[in-house]
Amino acid sequence: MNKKEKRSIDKASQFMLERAEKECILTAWDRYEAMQPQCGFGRLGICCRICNMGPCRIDPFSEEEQTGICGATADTIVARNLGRMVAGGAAAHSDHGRDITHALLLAAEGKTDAYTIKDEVKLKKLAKEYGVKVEGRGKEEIAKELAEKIMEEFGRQHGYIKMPFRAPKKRVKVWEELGIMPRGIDREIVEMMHRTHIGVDTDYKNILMHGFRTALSDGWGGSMVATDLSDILFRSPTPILGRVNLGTLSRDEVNVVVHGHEPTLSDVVVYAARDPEIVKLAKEKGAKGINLVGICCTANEILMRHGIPVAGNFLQQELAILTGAVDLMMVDVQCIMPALSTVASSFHTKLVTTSPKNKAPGVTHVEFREEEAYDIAKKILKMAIENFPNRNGDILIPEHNQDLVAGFTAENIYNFLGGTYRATYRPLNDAIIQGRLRGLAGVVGCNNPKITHNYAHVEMAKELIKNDVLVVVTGCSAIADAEAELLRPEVAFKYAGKGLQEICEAVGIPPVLHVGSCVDNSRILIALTNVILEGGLGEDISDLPVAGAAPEWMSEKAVSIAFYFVASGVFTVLGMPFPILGSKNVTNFLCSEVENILGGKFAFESDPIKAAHLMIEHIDKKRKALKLRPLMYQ
Ligand code: BF8
Ligand code: SF4
Repeated sequence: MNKKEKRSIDKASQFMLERAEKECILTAWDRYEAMQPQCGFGRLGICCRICNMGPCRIDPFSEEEQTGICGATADTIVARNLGRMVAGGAAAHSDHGRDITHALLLAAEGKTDAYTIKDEVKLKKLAKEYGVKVEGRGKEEIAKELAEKIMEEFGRQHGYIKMPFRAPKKRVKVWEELGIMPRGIDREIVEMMHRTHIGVDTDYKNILMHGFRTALSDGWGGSMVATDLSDILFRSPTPILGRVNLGTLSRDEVNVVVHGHEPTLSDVVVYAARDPEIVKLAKEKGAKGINLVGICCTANEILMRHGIPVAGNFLQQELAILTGAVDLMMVDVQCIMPALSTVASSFHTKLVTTSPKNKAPGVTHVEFREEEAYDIAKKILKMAIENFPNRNGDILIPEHNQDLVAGFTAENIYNFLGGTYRATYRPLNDAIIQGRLRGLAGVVGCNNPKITHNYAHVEMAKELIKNDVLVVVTGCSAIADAEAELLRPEVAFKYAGKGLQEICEAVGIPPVLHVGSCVDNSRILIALTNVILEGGLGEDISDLPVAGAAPEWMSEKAVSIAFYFVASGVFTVLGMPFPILGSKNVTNFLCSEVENILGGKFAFESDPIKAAHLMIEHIDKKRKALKLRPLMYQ
């Protein structure tokens, strides 16, 4: 295996890595190598910088119990550091949810032309859930009151937020009895920061249980708000064809890349890119038109709703610029490498930041305001067109681009699996009960140069479908699988077990279902709840033959996601450990003891095949407990 094969399994990425090497342009992989050896204290989670008596570190090999200057033990330090990671991730997702709520409010008040209410059915359903009167009112009036009510969820001071009550009754009871029902979305994050301040919570279990509550305020709060309100504003996805990989960049069109997370930016750019004025301008500059593509989760948002091509996932952001064909890359928030400006400086690529929360030294900033969204989107597109004639040097675009089907949601799975006459999860539940399908798995999360790019996502998904496990994917995992052609219905015949094959053939779906961006992991929570409500597979999510994984995780958001899945009762495998191995107690609590409390727990396994088998074993254990029939074909 040569160097580039060790770095990525994806041919398009290998092609670009070759260019990077030839032209001495550094990428995340080079910076990762230069960083070796990485700090052992940091890796084990036993370095504390929380107050200025420190920094303190615990010697992992010491015979006696060491503490920080304040007396904090390794258990406390490790739990505090992890708790703050959960808070960071929950904050990112939830602040995204808040921005979408703000956009809904502006749309309802008629303060922006760029957004209108596109899914009235979902709006009314959510309004009823929030006690907003629907009858005899216009959609804007309903949306205004609903947006205000959801805004209150962020700062709620009394009672609990509403969305967690969607979970199965038994699960809600577990949360209530443990005292981890989320109260306010912002409140849990603030409380985590408070508890982990010098001299507050010392009990690692108490800190970690609050970690679960904080994560629940993300999965069943901020992220769920982001998903639901995005569906209302930008329309609910339906199965859609798309294309993926760096080969979606075009030689003769103006290439505009949107990168980041919030569809408030990317969705409006989709419309602006089709504006006749913009297309005409592009042609005047000698281009055939505008080629809009996405990177990371904002790409997933516009793929799911418009079929816009995805140029790549997290580790491909620098590689896209390395083609020399990106005329402009606009970014909003999250997962945007600060290194982009350095890579862009070797090419003609214009980098534009758009969020007041994310500026970069020396990078053009065009502030995005929802009230003027369309005009700002056009302004940025014009900058891209102006930059098209400045292409210099060789344009090197890899050929690779694959077809895919995306656009699955917790709601439309009803129609797909249940036929159009009666929307129901019955066929899905029956397939599991009768043993045609072994169970379900969610494979999600990032890329990380510690693991060969895309390798763990793809191998894990293949192993799961081979064993008749239907796989749902989001975020960078979905993009990885798409690049390996796993999101095409035909691959069921190549890779899936016989039972799963039969289902895919009958309903025409791929064995790996793309359900959206990282905030859309909330769709998985709802789908699991729907399976419980349909009946025959237990009373709680923790009864279900399901498992989750984040095989190449890197971000704090992934930590929060993993925490809310475990808190919801799902066994979750991570491809690399949390930075907690410096505390045996914390590791044992999260990877073992917590199962008795929450019904879910964590496991760490870097080999994706072994990890898939940990998931399969768990699924089989749950099948046995439910006394389900033996599998039909395995
Ligand atoms: O929110 S999977 S690298 S892009 S954090 Fe980031 Fe991870 Fe990708 Fe989307 Ni999610
Ligand atoms: Fe050290 Fe305690 Fe301060 Fe952390 S909080 S830096 S362990 S003194």
